[in-house]
Amino acid sequence: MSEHKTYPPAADFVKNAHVDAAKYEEMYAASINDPDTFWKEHGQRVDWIKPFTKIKDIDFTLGNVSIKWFEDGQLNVAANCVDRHLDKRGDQTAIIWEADDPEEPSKHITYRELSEQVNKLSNVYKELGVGRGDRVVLYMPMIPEAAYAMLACARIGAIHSIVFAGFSPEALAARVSGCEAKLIVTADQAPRGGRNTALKSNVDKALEISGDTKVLMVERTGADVDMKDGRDFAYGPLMEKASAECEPEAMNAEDPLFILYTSGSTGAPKGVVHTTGGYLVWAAMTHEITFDYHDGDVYWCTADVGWVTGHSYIVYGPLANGATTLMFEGVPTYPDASRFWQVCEKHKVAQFYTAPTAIRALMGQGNEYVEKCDLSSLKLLGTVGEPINPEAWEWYHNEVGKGKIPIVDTWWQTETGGHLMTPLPGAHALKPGAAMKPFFGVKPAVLDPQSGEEITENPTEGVLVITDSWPGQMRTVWGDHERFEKTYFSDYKGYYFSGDGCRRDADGDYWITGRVDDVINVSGHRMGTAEVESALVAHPKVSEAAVVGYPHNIKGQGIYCYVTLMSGEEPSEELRKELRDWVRKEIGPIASPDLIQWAPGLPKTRSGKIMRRILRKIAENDYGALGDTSTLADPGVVDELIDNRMNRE
Ligand code: 6R9
Repeated sequence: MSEHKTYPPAADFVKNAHVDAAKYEEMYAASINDPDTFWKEHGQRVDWIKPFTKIKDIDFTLGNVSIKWFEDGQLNVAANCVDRHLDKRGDQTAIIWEADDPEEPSKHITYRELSEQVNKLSNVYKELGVGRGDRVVLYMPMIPEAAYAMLACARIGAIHSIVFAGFSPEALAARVSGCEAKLIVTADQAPRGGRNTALKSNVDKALEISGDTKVLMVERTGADVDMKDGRDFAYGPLMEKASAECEPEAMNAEDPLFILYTSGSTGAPKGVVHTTGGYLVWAAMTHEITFDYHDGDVYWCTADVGWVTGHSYIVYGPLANGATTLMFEGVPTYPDASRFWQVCEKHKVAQFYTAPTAIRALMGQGNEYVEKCDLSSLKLLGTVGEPINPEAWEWYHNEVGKGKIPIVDTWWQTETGGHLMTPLPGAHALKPGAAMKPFFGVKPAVLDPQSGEEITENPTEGVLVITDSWPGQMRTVWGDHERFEKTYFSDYKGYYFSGDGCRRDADGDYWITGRVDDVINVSGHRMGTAEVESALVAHPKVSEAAVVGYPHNIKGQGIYCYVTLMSGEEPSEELRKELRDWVRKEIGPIASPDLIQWAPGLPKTRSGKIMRRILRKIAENDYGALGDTSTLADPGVVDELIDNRMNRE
């Protein structure tokens, strides 16, 4: 099909690529036709303390969901990401760190130095009473210590749960108590975009809510902070006297490696659980093949370690592969809109991986910021987090990539551990905006949302499900396996339901169209509308709230709130601001409402269910498509909402 312009891979790229078109076909077929043989081989990408003999044991049946990979093998993730590289690349840089302030010197941490730090920190953890199976919450700036903190957990078999440093004390408290953490690792402050966030004092506030967990604090800025005797410990002094030798624990393949909370369509965020063996195989393999990583390349993923992208593609995947991974503390627009490109030039970045929202924001600043930098080291670009619009894709391709290098548009989720669909840069002709092809071992299917029947012909459109497991799949929701089954395996029986809609074009290539549930995607950050709603109704002046997404030029989606006030309360601009601040305080700045519309009534069915479909259409200014409103208890509220809708940007 040539409804879209396509971009075939350049011949010189194909020549050196790990996977070309023929190899993709051959490997994909092998991965689907004989998964046991395929994964027996690729399971060897990591080193095992005790080799596995079992490959996969999967049940997607509701009530019985169970996912196991390499089940009888034992390994240690930190040994795989650090120790095994020491012989060959002890003096190679593992992590390049670039500070928020461009004047602050960058750091180059070799694998040997990484090993020393991780071993020491493992011993510090032990001294603080943390052991195998215990949970450790990390609430960290983007500093090398964040990677040490993750790897030290993995080394001693503790389970980390990273909370994005932009989350509020309230959100942090919920996650600390949700996993009954034994320790919180944080920093005094997190510099970002020239401003310092007071992480330690946020931790103090969180602990007022949720108890007396021990705190280990990295001295990032040296700011004055309160330290509570017996509870709070400074990182520097403990590291100084810690031994640099700590044997890695032999972990079972299915022991949890980390928990990461993510938003769903209902209720509080879920603790997504990833385990040790399958996750690491998946992160390592996708990192090498999707980004066509070769020895000596400097690779940069701009995500934060607070999100899954930072877990798999700043830390675990690259380090398992012995790569040089760049970690950036700052933001794309500080001190100005050329920062990303200056960092690429300064460190000779080969692979650059970012989010569409950043691309759109930088595109809006003008081309001069890109053009003044030497980007000749770049070999590949990547995107993740949300659908990329063709205009932003073209700009990224032409301005940043000078029209010469591939873009991998990687579709995946916190739940999937790593890439599930993406073009492979040496194999596929790119289509701007398409996630293209399944990665090895991934069997996607498109279902009719109503009947749940699988649609096999092309072109088609429907909901995206996966029909069999892959090694990086999440295993459960922390403490709530029933919620895991209900969320992912109950709507469409026998499949993993992604929550996304997609198109498959006449060539059989996939295009992700976005969430089909009540999850919105704001600047590539996932948010459950239910979370914002419950924050709003917790305000004493709010009686009811409904939250939907609407198209936003930079953020992809903005947060549109319909708010019904308690009787006697008067709408005002001050109250709008108060509610906005309230939500920021309850969840964090990323959940800040963009538009708040006062709604004397919300459209409801006779059984009292809010008709979000209608609210979504009003927020999108798409009144022609309101659909059937006859089942509403009071159809009049719709006209009133349309008349008073907020102007979108
Ligand atoms: C890795 C990550 C997952 C949701 C996912 C989808 C959206 C991610 C995408 C994409 C279109 C892409 N998404 N990558 N949509 N094209 N290349 O982002 O995980 O934060 O859990 O979000 O993001 O809607 O369901 P997570």
